[in-house]
Amino acid sequence: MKKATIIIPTYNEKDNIKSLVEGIFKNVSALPNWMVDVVIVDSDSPDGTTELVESLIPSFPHLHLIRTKKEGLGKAYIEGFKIAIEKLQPFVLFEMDADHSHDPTTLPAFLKQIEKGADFVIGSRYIKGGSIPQDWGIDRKIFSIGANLFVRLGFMRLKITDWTSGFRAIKAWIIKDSLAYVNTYSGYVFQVALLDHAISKGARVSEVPINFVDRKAGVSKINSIQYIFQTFWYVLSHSSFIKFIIVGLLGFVVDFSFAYAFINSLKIPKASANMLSAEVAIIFNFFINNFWSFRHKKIEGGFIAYAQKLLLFNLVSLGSVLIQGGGLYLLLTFMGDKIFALLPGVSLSSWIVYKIGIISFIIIPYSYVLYNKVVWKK
Ligand SMILES: Nc1nc2c(ncn2[C@@H]2O[C@H](COP(=O)(O)OP(=O)(O)OP(=O)(O)O)[C@@H](O)[C@H]2O)c(=O)[nH]1
Ligand SMILES: [Mg+2]
Repeated sequence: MKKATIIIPTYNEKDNIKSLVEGIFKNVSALPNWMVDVVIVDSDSPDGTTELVESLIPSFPHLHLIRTKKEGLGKAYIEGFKIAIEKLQPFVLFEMDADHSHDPTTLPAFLKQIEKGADFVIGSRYIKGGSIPQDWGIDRKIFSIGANLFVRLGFMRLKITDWTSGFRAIKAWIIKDSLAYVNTYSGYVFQVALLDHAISKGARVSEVPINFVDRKAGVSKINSIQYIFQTFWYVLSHSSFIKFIIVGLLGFVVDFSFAYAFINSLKIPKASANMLSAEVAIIFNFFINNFWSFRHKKIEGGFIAYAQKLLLFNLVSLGSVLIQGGGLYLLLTFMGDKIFALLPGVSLSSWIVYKIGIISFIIIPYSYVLYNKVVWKK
């Protein structure tokens, strides 16, 4: 028998918690391989949630209550994780909402994934078989889908479809490893931070479909504006992909500025000046990527290591140059050299359109993958 502990944060959930606790134990009591505890982390709810949970404990020997101050969802989870790990020593911990948005009949599916070797199982609303409520307004649908798409693209982790889901099963070693990190994220962004950190620790992530339903009783506690801002900022400040794009754009500016200065101030012939400025930009990008975009994989080993990696970085850049040249040659030959009319009065030469296409769809993925797998390989 392995132990699983379901952590449920509550704030004013007196109309939900009793039926939820009953539903959970009904679905997990007979599982052959698992012994399941439920830990309610209540933040001093004024509506009587605490007293209600206390009154349920005699009927459910595996139900526990932790009382905390009201400091947001993240802090409630962290408190719950710490105490549950210390007192119950579970193998896996669940995150689950109290408001019946998360269906307890799917709990066994999460545990199946854990048995198959997953370290972090996400209940996803966006994979086949999962869903968000049909009656959500279009604004809410767009926000939810858009936020997830933004995080997926920002982190270049397209396989994970639901970053913001609050229904998850996570092995205890990941939680222990993440507590210090997530401690600074108190609100709902804590969920994104925890998953991001788990991935950086090598967690095997898998997803199970969930049908998310709206709360029937009680009121929502989420502060959407704050949540959007925090999530946006978290991704911007933690995504090596976005930083890599920014460095690429800066490199472009460096290249042009140096070419201009070499030609006009130092009177270097144009072709040589551009070769020199391209190399300046490459060296600039190499160092900024090393100390910023890929800081977590910074090159170690002194001068020789840096020289070797800089050489590799130059080779990858040379690859980009050849891809651009070859791609443009093929496109111009087969698609023709023409003028594209984009909008009335706005037209572009075909080579510019082709170049933008090659950079967006080939050069960016090519460089990002090679930087990760070759230059800043862990
Ligand atoms: N302990 C504790 N629980 C909280 C706090 N804020 C929210 N919760 C709980 O976290 C869970 C999710 O909160 P909800 O208000 O349902 O937020 P949501 O599910 O993102 O939003 P809705 O879709 O509107 O329900 C619920 O079980 C809440 O009771 C808090 O500060 N402390
Ligand atoms: Mg809810």
